[in-house]
Amino acid sequence: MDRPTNMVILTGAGISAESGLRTFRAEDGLWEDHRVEDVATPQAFRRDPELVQRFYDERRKNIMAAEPNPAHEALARLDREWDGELLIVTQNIDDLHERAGARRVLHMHGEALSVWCLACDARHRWTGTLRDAPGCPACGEGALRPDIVWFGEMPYEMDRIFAALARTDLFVSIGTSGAVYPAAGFVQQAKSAGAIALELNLERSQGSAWFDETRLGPASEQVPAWVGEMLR
Ligand code: BJW
Repeated sequence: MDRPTNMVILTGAGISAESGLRTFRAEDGLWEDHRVEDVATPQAFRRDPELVQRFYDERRKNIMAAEPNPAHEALARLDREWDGELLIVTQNIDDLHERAGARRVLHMHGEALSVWCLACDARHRWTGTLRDAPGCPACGEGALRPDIVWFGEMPYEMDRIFAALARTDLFVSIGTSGAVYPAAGFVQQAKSAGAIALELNLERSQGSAWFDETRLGPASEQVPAWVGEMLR
């Protein structure tokens, strides 16, 4: 292929696995201990807010204790050195891309270290717990929820993502199973706009057939190797 100008990179839980954060659908995955419908839907939050708050309190704590790995660091280097358009769309709620130094990052499924007040609609950075129903720093109401996109809710900044997909020459998917929409459909959107698609994963994803090339192996090896090729 000609050298691409614009890139969209989609990341999933697999890129943070080697930082010690569990993925969702592996045998020892996050939902082994919880049924997804018990924790990752607005209905679950209405039914049992304490269970959901505890689940995300634990996730927030684990994320703060984790460190970026060579895959996050390689994408941060790409972000610094790539002159063309680049957008890292992450499904992850951790902040490891940012802590590695990446700036062009969009969190389509929200962020663990952000809370959203259902009473006044404000969002705040949050590193503590929510199970004790603390008051909102803006309005004082005890109506804070994790700032996370659950099943049935609209992922963030879809217009910006679709616009980037329509312009991209290269779409790269890293460490995501392709089980959750709309992210699972991005490869088709990028391909129909004329992009080349590359998948980096430990195993083939559900949408693997859509990709022009698949490279299998741990993200900590595959991502730095690919970034090295792009910046050569
Ligand atoms: C490694 C590795 C290593 C491991 N190195 N790799 C029927 C058909 C189609 C769609 C639907 C349907 N019924 C309902 C829907 C819609 C629904 C959906 O997709 N459901 C599916 C179950 C079918 N989607 C929604 O509801 C979304 N909203 C929506 O659609 O709104 C309407 C809309 C319409 C049109 C346009 C736009 C919007 C919202 C989805 C919200 C997802 N939220 C979650 C939880 C919240 C965040 C959190 O708690 O963290 O987000 S679900 C969960 O899955 C989480 C993840 O971001 C997401 C994706 O998971 P991911 O990252 O792929 O992880 P895994 O575990 O699945 O895979 C890990 C991968 O890593 C594997 O491939 C491994 O091989 C690999 N790996 N170690 C490299 N070392």
